[in-house]
Amino acid sequence: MARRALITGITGQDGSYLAEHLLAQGYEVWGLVRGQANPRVSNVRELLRDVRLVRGDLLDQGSLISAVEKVHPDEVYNLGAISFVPMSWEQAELTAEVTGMGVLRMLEAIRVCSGISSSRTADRSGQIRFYQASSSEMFGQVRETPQNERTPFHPRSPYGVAKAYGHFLTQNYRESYGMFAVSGILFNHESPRRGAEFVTRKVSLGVARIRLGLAGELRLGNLEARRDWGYAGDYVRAMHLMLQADAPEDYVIGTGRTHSVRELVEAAFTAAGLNWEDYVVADQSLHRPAEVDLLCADPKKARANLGWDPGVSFEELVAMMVEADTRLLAAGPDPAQATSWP
Ligand code: NAP
Ligand code: G4F
Repeated sequence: MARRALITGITGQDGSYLAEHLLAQGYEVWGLVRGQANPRVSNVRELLRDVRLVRGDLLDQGSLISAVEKVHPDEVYNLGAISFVPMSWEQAELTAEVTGMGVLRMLEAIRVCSGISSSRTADRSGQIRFYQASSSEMFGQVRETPQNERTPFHPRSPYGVAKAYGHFLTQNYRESYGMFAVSGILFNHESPRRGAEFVTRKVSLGVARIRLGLAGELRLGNLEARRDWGYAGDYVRAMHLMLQADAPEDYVIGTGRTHSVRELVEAAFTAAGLNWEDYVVADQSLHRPAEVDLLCADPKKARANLGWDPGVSFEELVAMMVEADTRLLAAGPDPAQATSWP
């Protein structure tokens, strides 16, 4: 019988790539969708035809218990979150509820549906395996570079704090109940399906608009921040590998290379044959109340234990996104309405 996976955050970037990856591995894939008329659900129906949908919300404990009871998953991937860092200052309480407490509700749904009592069980056979989408934002003001699984956390946003809660809770359920519950500490990963609010996609859409004569400038915030950017399609493979391991352990996933936003911008404009300095406008209002200046992964443990390596380089990723957005906007949709789905 096919293994069953339940994915929260199926309408997001990672949910789509993970669903495709698991379907290709022969899984029966279920996606949790929320809301009465969520417009992104029709995208999933159209683009991920083989994914089955179940209603539920990370804010609603009962709905998660019902979803787990209905699907009977072998694996649960908790990707649902408020994931845009600036929004977490504007809606800090909601971020805590969805991105932080949502992890507790999902773990409780699994615990209750699996009949796990308060006593620790050593036998993990037949258990539902749980993946939590932790984030390099937890490292925040970094204590060392590169960052590995033992680097202390110092989150710099309500989002980073909520992720740290979910991370420690996942570890706690593993230690308290013997659950197969793990976190992937993923560094920034991008693709043509990335939300338009994140900097890589904002840049690739901006370059495409300028290239096609649809815009004359691109306004950006802090150009000096550095990130370890990889390709989302590579990172979902790591999520799956973590749940196939013999023992439940947390892993850092990233490329081990870091680039500034300025370098990203330069690479994207160069890919389109343009000079970035002619178009980019620095906008102080786009700076954050507290910035994460530098992120760079040390993915040695994932390479050694999981055999995971990123396939797509930074330069290939940037060129891929610029080309995809140029095609998308040239094909006709109103650029202002361009969504994160190609
Ligand atoms: P994304 O595109 O922003 O997707 C977020 C997903 O969360 C959406 O499907 C959204 O669904 C769902 N969601 C929001 N509120 C919800 C709620 N109350 N109940 C259930 N689902 C809810 O994020 P992503 O880039 O795919 O990232 C996936 C996960 O990895 C997130 O947890 C993110 O924080 C984490 N992460 C991402 C990165 C990265 O670089 N991409 C790095 C580290 C960690 P709706 O359509 O219903 O809004
Ligand atoms: O693309 P970003 O918005 O991503 P950020 O804040 O690093 O968060 C992403 O990665 C995390 C993993 O480290 C995830 F957990 C999280 O869910 C999300 O996926 O911003 C990247 C950098 C920041 O330093 C920001 O200040 O780009 C800088 N930046 C400069 N100008 C900008 C802009 N960011 C955005 N979004 N828009 C700008 O105009």
